[in-house]
Amino acid sequence: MIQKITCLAGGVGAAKFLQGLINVMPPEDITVVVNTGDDIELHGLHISPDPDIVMYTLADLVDEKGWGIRGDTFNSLGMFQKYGLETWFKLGDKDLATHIYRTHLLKGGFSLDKATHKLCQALGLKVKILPVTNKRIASQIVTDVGKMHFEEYLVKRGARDKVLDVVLEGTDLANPAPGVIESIKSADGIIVCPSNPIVSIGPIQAVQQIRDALREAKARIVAISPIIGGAAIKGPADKLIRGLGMKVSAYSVASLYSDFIDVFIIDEVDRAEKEEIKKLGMKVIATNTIMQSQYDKVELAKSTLKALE
Ligand code: GDP
Ligand code: FO1
Repeated sequence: MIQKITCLAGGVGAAKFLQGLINVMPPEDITVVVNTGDDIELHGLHISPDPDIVMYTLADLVDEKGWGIRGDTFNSLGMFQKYGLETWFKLGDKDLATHIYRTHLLKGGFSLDKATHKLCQALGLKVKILPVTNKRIASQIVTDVGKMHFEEYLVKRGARDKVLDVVLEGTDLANPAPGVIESIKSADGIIVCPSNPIVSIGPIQAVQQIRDALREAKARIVAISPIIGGAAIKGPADKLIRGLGMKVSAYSVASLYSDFIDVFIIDEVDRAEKEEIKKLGMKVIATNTIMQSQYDKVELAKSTLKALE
């Protein structure tokens, strides 16, 4: 019987999937280990884009663009500009409160997982959100114009530079945040959400203790492909996969996870890849994985839970 689930997550794709999952099982039985490789310090504030996207989505606060707070205003950005500060990362006025509070907690001696817990508690979340690590990690993109932080590559420069390599800074020295390994060991099922395999799931699986725990997990591990029909639905996953010299396909994602997953869920449109992916040593399920409506999200969550049994 599947009771406790641990999910590995990035931002928008994972948050959509989790909206379905909380409708088919008790949210208090779900732990989400979230990527912090996108974390960035701006204006002296610690910003955690992926944990915030998951938190705002599950608290039903997220804006329709998939990040930030619904109905937020951007007045403070104008003031940042007056001071000559950088304004390429659009921090909303309400969103700023999250970053100020998180930074205040961190400066007061709270670890990142404890600070995340405080935020989630205040927003009434029943799902447990754990940052992958309390240590500083940063996804750096090596491009033809130099190495830069992932958010700088994506937001400041609009993902226009040619990707040559990806460096997951700090992941070799990072240890998992408290509760991460325990949640993998004690889970009845583990789900790798549809997230960027390079800069969202990449940093999670790059932490050696997590990778070992995933390989040794007693529970089944199911992953959902974020690549459909040879492209990402949103975000730069395809550009990063290509930049690392791989073909942009569900198969490539499966090969990145092949040492720890048992089942790979691909979209119906990629059914032709099924036999090739099976040869990587995993079961393959083809279904609709495009989450447009709440119905789609719930159906995908149901198929995933079934695959875990
Ligand atoms: P990124 O760093 O901006 O790419 O952020 P995420 O880790 O949130 O990754 C987003 C990934 O989720 C992208 O590769 C998308 O293709 C994928 N994604 C978004 N929406 C969906 C969806 O409805 N279904 C599936 N299967 N994948 C999705
Ligand atoms: N994405 C953008 O494309 N432009 C932005 O200005 C932007 C601001 C932003 C602020 C807070 C936050 O939590 C996320 C924000 N994002 C923004 C989303 C973020 O860049 C990425 O979508 C995630 O890091 C990918 O998982």
